[in-house]
Amino acid sequence: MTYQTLLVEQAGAVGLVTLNRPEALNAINTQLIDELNQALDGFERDPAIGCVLVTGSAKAFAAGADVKEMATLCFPGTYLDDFLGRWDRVAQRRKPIIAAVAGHALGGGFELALMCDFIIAADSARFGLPEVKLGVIPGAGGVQRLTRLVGRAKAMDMLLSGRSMDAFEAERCGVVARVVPADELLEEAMDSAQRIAAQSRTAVMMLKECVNRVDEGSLAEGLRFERRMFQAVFATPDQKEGMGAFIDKRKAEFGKA
Ligand code: CO8
Repeated sequence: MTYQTLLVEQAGAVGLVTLNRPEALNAINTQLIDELNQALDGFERDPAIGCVLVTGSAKAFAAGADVKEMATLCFPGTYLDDFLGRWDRVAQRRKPIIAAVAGHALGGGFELALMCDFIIAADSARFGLPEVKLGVIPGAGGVQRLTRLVGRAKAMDMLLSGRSMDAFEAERCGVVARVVPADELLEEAMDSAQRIAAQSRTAVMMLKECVNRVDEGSLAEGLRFERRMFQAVFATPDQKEGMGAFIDKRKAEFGKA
């Protein structure tokens, strides 16, 4: 299997996926999410794999969903195609997935990291959901997952302003499991993945299922609702203005309605 947007390797019992669209700071387009799902399908089926590690570059884990791909979307299309529906498959995996994050983890990139079981962050990492600045909202579970992790006050602070947090703030508020020096990120995350892969597969997968049970139920409803709202935002002029302004490299002028 060859991939255009990923590097996929196996290191012992660990499957390693490196997001690889350097020209767009690993912005996640349809091809990348489809390829990621294919790679994860392969690791899920492979009995030799006990844990998966997802990482990006030193500059960016992923700077969001691909704004250039989304800029012209409209509400009926996003709804009919269930746009973002395929993203949630990352969170449905049964084998553990660690996100090793350096640099920007913004928008859909942060949402992807939040779908993993835990995040190990480089001291260079920055996390944020800046969608409001583009005239849209997160749609791949970021609102639900961030709010559950950090609580309402900090989630509102971040979501309504679109501000980012650094790795240390992210560790203090429970977004990341730990922070390591940037040049040790991959080694530390790989060490952690190898340790997990060396445990009982059954026990590890049962543990993952049990921890996930804590949030299930109303989370599913929340995710569905969030996705519908995200699709609906493509009916607004502000989405066209926000994304168009990003691409034109100018400041967005949002309407007051
Ligand atoms: N989409 C498309 N292209 C991008 C993206 C993106 N999200 N982010 C960066 N790029 C591109 C830039 O356009 C630029 O391309 P070009 O050289 O052709 O102009 C290239 O990557 C390098 O970027 P910059 O020159 O901007 O690099 P800087 O180091 O100056 O800045 C930043 C880095 C601060 C990360 C800046 O690129 C930025 O602000 N990016 C956008 C961040 C953002 O708004 N992310 C949220 C996107 S919306 C979203 O994720 C919606 C999620 C919905 C649910 C998920 C489903 C997909």
